[in-house]
Amino acid sequence: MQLLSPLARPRVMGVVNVTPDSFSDGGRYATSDTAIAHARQLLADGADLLDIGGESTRPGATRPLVGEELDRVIPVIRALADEGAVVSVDTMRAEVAAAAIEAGAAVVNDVSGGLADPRILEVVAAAGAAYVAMHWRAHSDRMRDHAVYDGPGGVVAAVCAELAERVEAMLAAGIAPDRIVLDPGLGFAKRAHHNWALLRDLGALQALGHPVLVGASRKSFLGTLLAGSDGTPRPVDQREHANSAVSVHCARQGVWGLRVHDVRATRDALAVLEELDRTAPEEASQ
Ligand code: PMM
Repeated sequence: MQLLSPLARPRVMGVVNVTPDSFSDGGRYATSDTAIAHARQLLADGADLLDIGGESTRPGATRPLVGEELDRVIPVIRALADEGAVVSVDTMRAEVAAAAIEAGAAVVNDVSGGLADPRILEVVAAAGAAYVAMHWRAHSDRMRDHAVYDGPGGVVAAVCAELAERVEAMLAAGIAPDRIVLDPGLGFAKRAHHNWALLRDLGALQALGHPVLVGASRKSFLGTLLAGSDGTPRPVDQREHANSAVSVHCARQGVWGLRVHDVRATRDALAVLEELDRTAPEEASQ
């Protein structure tokens, strides 16, 4: 699949949360019109694909009804797909995934990796869509209780083993191996040190044989890292420089994609790496 084939740099997935309550940009793009305008700006900033979501996964969040989720995402997906954008739907629900694919989505980004609604795997398989399976243990209202990784190999071994099991389920449902992307699920049933351990050892996840997507943008472990001397976490909208450093690290590890809110900052950071990787004309002629 073209979208999943290797590129010299990671694909940049721009986040469009059509939600009133997302932690990262809650409420700013809650109508179709504001979401579409924002998505167009992300494309102009250099997004390779757009991730449209209608359910906030903020810790402690309650779930929208299926009808609400459909009303939020489908008009936005249809408009952007009609304009030629590569669209991903961020959903855990089979019904929403099916409607999104019908509206033009090419990718289903399921933060539960098929655990929340196993029928989603058949929907993806039947459509031949790409599938992002994120590591997940429980819905947002309970995920804090599941942030325990005390087996051998700690969080990295557990995430790899649990995602490998999910890959088995995807293949059994008929999803082609070359349509599967894996994601360590930073912040989902993970404490800050778990996120850092996963970022340090992305190679372990890549060794499962699928492209890897990383979503660190604006997450609380960056806020904690950058906390003021009184311990107050750095506000959500002031974590971008740290996220750029994470993006550079991920690019150097060869990840397939970066799920980010500030596409421009990410593309700028990647442009520096691309330039550094280019053989300078004077070197080439020596
Ligand atoms: N994080 C969020 C939502 N969806 N999808 C994937 N694949 N990976 C992530 O890390 C991820 C996700 C939560 O962040 P947001 O509220 O900024 O969308």
